[in-house]
Formats: sequence, C-alpha cells, structure tokens
Amino acid sequence: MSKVVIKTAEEIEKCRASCRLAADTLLHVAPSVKPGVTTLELNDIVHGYIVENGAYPSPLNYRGFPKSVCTSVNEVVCHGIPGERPLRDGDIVNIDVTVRLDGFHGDTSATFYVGHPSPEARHLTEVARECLAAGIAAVEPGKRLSAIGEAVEGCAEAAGCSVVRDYVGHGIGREFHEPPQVSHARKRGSGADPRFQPGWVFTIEPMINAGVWQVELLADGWTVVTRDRKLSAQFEHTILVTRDGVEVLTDRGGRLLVGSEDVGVPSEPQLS
Ligand code: EYF
Ligand code: CO
Repeated sequence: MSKVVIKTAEEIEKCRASCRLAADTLLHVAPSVKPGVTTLELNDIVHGYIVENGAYPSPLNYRGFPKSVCTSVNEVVCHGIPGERPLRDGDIVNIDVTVRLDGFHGDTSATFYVGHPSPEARHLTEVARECLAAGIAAVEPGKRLSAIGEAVEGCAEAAGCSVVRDYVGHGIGREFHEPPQVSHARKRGSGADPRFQPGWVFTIEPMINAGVWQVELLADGWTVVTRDRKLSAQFEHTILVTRDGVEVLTDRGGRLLVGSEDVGVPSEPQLS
C-alpha cells in the first residue's frame, strides 16, 4: 500500500469545506427523491447545486464517467449512471455525491426510500446504515485499518447480509482516490495493514447485499450489480482521524435520510 497523505491543518480546513458542501448537496436533493422523478433529473439538481456553490462534481468525466453523480437503484451496487428511468414506489436508490471545492474532494452517499419499500428493502437499508456506523466506530489512531472490515462484516453477517469485496473506500483530498484502500470486508490473506494516524482523511462506504457478496459489471462498463440481482444498499461518509478519535466530515447533523415524508428513521430525525 503506498503512502497515505497526512493532511496539514490548512488542508483539513479545505477538506471540511468540501465535505460540508457534499453533505449539503445530499440534503438539497433529498426532497426530490419521489416516485416519478428520473435519476437524470436528480443528476441535474445535484449538478446545479454544486456549481452554484462554486464547486465541481467530481464524478463528471472522471475516468470518462458521463454524469455528475452516481445513482444506484435496487440491485445496482454502485456507479449507476443517471438516466430516463423514473423511480418507482418501492425502489431504494443510493445517491453518491462527490464535490471538488478549492482543490479538495468531499464524498458522501445515502440510500433513500422511494415511497414505501418492502420490509426486506428497509431491513437491508437499515443494516447498511448500521454497518457504516460500525465501521466508523472501529477507527481510532493506532488501531489497524483492518478493524473497519472486521466491524462492518460482523455487523452485516449478524443481520444475514453480505459485504461487497470488489469495491472499497479510499483516501481522499487533492485526489478523488488516494491511498489507503479501505476494505469493508474482513482481511483475507496477507498484505499491508497500517495503523490509523491523525491527519488521515478517507471514505468508509460499505456496499451491503441482501444475497451473495459477488457482483457483476454491466456492458456499459460502469454499472455494478449484484450477481444474484438481489438488493444492495450503501451509505458513505468521509472521515478524518484525529488525535483521539474521528471527525465525520460529511456528518449531516442528524438531518435527512429518506426520500419520502412518511417513512421515519429512528436514528436520524426527518428533514423538516
Ligand atoms: C465500474 C470508476 C468507476 N469512483 C468512485 C470511477 O463516489 C464514488 N465512490 O464513493 C465514486 C464515484 C465514481 C467513481 C464515478 C466514477 N468513478 C472507476 C472504476 C470503475 C468504475 O465503475
Ligand atoms: Co462516493
């Protein structure tokens, strides 16, 4: 694993600002997540808000990605391309926002309920939310990076779900993707397992599947789906390792989460 960038105090301030904007962008698009809206319309809302705030949507043209945000519906694990398909009552959709502000990237995502999803879809989504919380809780300076995968996979397994292994969290800052690679699954085999250090900034973004952990890449070259076409859900935060713990840079202060007005989420109050 190549060297992890330790951010300076000035760089951390810039990470805070880009992460704040990424979180605000999710809050801004949340009320529009309803049956009938297309993911292309959500893309345009996200794009407009980011640009109005003096930033650039990091995914746009990144390695050739064609849109400004990833929208991953139901069995889509990640990197779903916004398009003309309207969201339907009962869907779940992950909206993954990354912005570049003043030269620094901030990355966050949440899975939204569209109308009234099935109990299975809600269970998976709440497990994914808990898996992210477990991963964040596992981070403290001096502990090893593999603690995240231990915690996340333990949480998913206890709930009868599986963890995607092929896509990982990542360091972030001046680059969208920097070292380290952050596995959300248990460490299998040998390889570097560095200790967390104050000044590391990275994402934790577990993709949790209702069925098997294996995934497939669709012919468009971007869209990743579950091999068994069962549901997948994901939440993501960008975090900073501090001297005594972590700071969740994309924290929403307890706001947001679901796209419909009448689905309550115990852990985070509804958007007012
Ligand atoms: C098969 C890319 C996509 N990578 C990461 C590049 O928000 C993100 N992670 O949390 C994220 C978003 C995008 C992204 C959009 C495009 N890419 C590289 C390699 C394969 C791939 O899809
Ligand atoms: Co992301």
